[in-house]
Amino acid sequence: MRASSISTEDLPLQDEIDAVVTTALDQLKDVQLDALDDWRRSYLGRGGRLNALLRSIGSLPAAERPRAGQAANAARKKLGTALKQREAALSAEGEGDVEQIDVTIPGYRTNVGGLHPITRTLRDIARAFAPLGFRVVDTPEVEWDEYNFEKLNIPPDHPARDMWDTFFVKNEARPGAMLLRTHTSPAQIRVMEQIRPPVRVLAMGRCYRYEDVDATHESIFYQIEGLAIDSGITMSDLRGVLEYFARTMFGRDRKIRIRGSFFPFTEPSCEAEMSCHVCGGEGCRVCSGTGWIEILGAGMVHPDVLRGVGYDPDRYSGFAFGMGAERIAMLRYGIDDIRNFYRNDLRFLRQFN
Ligand code: FA5
Repeated sequence: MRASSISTEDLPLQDEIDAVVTTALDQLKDVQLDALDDWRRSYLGRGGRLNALLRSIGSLPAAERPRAGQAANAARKKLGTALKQREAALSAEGEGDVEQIDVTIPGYRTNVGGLHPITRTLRDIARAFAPLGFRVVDTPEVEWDEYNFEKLNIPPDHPARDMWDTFFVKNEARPGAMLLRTHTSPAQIRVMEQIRPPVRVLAMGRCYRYEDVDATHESIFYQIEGLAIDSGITMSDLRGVLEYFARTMFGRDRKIRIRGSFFPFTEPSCEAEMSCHVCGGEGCRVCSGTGWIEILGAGMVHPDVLRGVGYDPDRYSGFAFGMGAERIAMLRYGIDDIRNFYRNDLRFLRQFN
């Protein structure tokens, strides 16, 4: 029996109306939100299939027209209701989608930068010296010959210039006088020219040398210069400070040795070496077979240098040291080739963050 309350006995068009309704409802099951309007137009719209049937009612005998009209309208109502239900069901599903967030899906990874191992090392060195009263100062990387050499007791033609050959900067006014500093020692002069004792400073930054690059030598590298001037400072203060530093940075187990050396601007002069981290002192490529790696040069500031900046060497004395930041980092992190620091290989650099 048909759902319609209209008697369908022998009703013309009824089969066509039923066929349209059946097809329409069948299709509607699969229609998605964005296609609902097309469906509505093709069955219920002005040029839709039900309207086409309604139009043909006019050709029926007059007595049959009302029943046929009612049947068509009932079909329209049925399809209209089905359309609303489908629409409601699809919207509810859509809302459901919005709430269905899978919180277990891994998020996008944000690239966060990190500190370069040499920056880390410089900061740690500054931190190690801070309790002893050393403050960090900044001095020029592009220097005059007089600060890099002459005021440090290295006159023109002094043989020490050979090991500190560097890159010169063109300067029309003073040809050959401007250069990229070969060490941070010019900072000693710059600081002493500015302040009176007591002095306790650390100057850190890039240095440049015409260098035969190998596992422990770069042509651009960082140094940390320490300078302490006061009345009554002796070589044993220097030794104490260096041992304190070595213990703070490397722990009690690492061995340090201090040997006599020569620098034109210190007297006496020395070098500090640390036991090699790669071979443990046996001798290898990194330590050139000696078992030791040189980390710094140091000494008592030469009386002529003190006099040059207007300090009275009978009243004041002090020590200075200059260490290589990369060498310290190599010893700390167990790195066997200095060139790794500046290859910009992220696989290497990411290990430190
Ligand atoms: C000097 O540069 C002196 N100015 C140090 C100094 C300061 C002595 C104050 C006395 C008083 P030297 O050339 O030895 O010295 O270098 C000092 C340290 O810098 C070395 O021990 C080493 O750790 C580092 N260094 C030197 N050359 C290089 C290089 N090419 N690559 C990387 N590190 C280097």
